[in-house]
Order: sequence, then structure tokens, then C-alpha cells
Amino acid sequence: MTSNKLLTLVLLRQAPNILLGMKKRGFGAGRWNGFGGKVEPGETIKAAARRELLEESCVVCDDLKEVGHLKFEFIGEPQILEVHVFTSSNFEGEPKETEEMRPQWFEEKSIPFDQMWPDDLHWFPLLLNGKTFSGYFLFEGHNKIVRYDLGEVESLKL
Ligand code: 6OG
Repeated sequence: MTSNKLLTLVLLRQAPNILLGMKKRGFGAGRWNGFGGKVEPGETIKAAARRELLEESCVVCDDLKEVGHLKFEFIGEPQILEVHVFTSSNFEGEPKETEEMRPQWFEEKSIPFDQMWPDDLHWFPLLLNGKTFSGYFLFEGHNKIVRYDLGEVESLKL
């Protein structure tokens, strides 16, 4: 039996930069990523995205736009991660380091893909170009993508 685990991921942009955080602990530690985490029972996905961004970076954003759905399956692991990706250029506060993340602005043309999840190389260009997208990635371990399917979509299905 497979089950889905709902997660959020927020990428804040302030041209020509994008905000990433170095994950200091837990899943994906040692990699730059957006900010996010698990959706709690009874919480909307967007509320979870806002809460996780605030908890991990001290930034408040009431203008999150959902731009992508990504599903990740890891060979030998029953749980599929369903990540809802949001973006915004409209937020308040200065990003601050927290126990979970060390934030840093990167120029969008110098994103450190070699220190990020390997799927990011595929879908970041869609996000950066303002597209809405949906994808599935099958991983062997945490470094190798065995196959994937990714594309632009008209709208995101619930
Ligand atoms: P916690 O378990 O720490 O939330 N996440 C991924 N992000 C990218 N870019 N690629 C992946 O490929 C990912 N898998 C999970 C979702 C985990 C955080 O990591 C994201 C969450 O924001 C496999 O609460």
C-alpha cells in the first residue's frame, strides 16, 4: 500500500534574486531548498505553506501563489511525497536563520543546483519562467532520478 504525505515548498523572489535556505537538519539536510514542511491535520495547504515559511525563515507572506505539484517516490519506500510549490514576490520581514534553515539570496542565474535536490534542475526553470507545472519523480536513494515526467499545466487539480 502506498500513501501520500502532503508537504509545502515556498520560493520567494525579489528580482534578480531568489531566496533559498540551507537545510540544517532532517530530510534533505545539507541541501539548499525553498522553505516548507508537513501540512498539519485540519490546516489548508496554503496556510501550512505560510506557517512553515514563517517558522523556518521569519518571513511573513500573505500572497502565496500555488504554481506546482510534484510527487516523489523513493524505490522501496511506501510513502509518496506530494509537494505543493508556492511562490511570491510580496512578503514582509528580513529572512533570519532558524534552527532548521540558513537563508540566503541567490541570483536566479546562479542557483546552486549541484547542492540541491536533483529534481530542482528540471522544474526550477518552469517556476522561474512563471509557468504552472506538475511532475512525478522516481528516485533510487536520494541522488539518482530513475525516471520522471514533468510538464506545464493549465491549472493545478486538487
Ligand atoms: P520536512 O520533512 O523537513 O519537509 N522536499 C523536496 N524539495 C525538493 N526541492 N525536492 C525534493 O525531491 C523534495 N522532497 C521534499 C518538501 C521537507 C521539505 O523538503 C521538501 C518540504 O519543504 C525529493 O518537514
